[in-house]
Amino acid sequence: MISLESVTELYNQPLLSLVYEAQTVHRQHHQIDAVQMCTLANIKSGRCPEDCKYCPQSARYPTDVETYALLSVEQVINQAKDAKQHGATRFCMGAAWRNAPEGEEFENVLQMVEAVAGMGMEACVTMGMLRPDQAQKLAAAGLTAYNHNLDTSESFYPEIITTRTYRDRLETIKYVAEAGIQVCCGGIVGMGETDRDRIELLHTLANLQPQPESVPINALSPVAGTPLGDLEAVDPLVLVRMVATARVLMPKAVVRLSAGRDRLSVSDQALCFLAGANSIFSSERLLTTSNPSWQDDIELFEKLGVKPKK
Ligand code: SAM
Ligand code: DTB
Ligand code: SF4
Repeated sequence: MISLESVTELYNQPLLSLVYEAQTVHRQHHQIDAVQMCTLANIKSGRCPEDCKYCPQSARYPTDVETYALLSVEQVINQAKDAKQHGATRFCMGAAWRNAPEGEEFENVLQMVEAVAGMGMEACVTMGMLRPDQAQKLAAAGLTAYNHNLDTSESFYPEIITTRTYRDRLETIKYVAEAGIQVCCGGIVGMGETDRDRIELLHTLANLQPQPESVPINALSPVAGTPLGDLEAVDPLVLVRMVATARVLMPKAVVRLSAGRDRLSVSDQALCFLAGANSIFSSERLLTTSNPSWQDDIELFEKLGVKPKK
């Protein structure tokens, strides 16, 4: 068990020492100068019954996101082919559901997973809460990882989401791990949380058993119409500190510099890589918000001497 005190100490140390420590750990466990490119597909958009205050896809907020039902298997395969051709090695399918569906829709998601895995890409899905039998079916279809974020600390969680609990989140994560699927679990900074909340989130993540194989660190992308739509951008150094602390606490995990990259400079992103981030989401669009283009990322990698991870 990693203590809250040790996480607090780690997180609060002078930034340059923290980054140095993180880079040292990073070099012991990972290929250096290689960053994995993942591509997101929004396979079912909007009209979600949950009330996550950051999310443009919640039906409760007047946002102008495009809404549609589950895409066809063929549409998703075409998006995956395009991502692969651009150099992505992981394809993440997100659906705006409170929990995984039943029947035909679930069968279609299984087919999408099989197809993506069959193309030699890592397949990841995020579609809300799962039951154990659903997790087992996803595992059998060849799913690499399931994304289910804790987002923030347990104490700040009810300020952000009231339609489900931290416990609910932890349950699904447990079912995913028990089914033998890798857990992708991280959070968001810039929602008005304190350093204490960030430390508590990292503490919870690092004490998950097993530790998550994948940890996305998102900066809030404020979207007009959502309750957090007017928040100011978080200081990029908060992201650096989060990434570095995650890297030291979870040495083997892939730490993903996720939402919010379009507001980061090349130097900000370089610091995040130095702090141990080794994956990004590439393609013009995340789920509903904008992201640097493929060309922007080619230029970023060239400037930093980073190679897309094969
Ligand atoms: N409905 C599923 C769920 O909530 O688990 C899957 C999709 S949901 C959009 C996936 C994750 O995206 C959320 O857990 C949250 O961490 C992140 N996210 C959503 N909106 C965001 C925003 N505006 N800025 C940053 N991250 C966001
Ligand atoms: C994660 O942690 N970040 C990605 C992925 N998991 C699903 C999603 C970011 C979404 C950003 C807001 C949007 O584009 O709608
Ligand atoms: Fe729904 Fe997921 Fe958005 Fe929450 S984050 S409103 S569960 S799509």
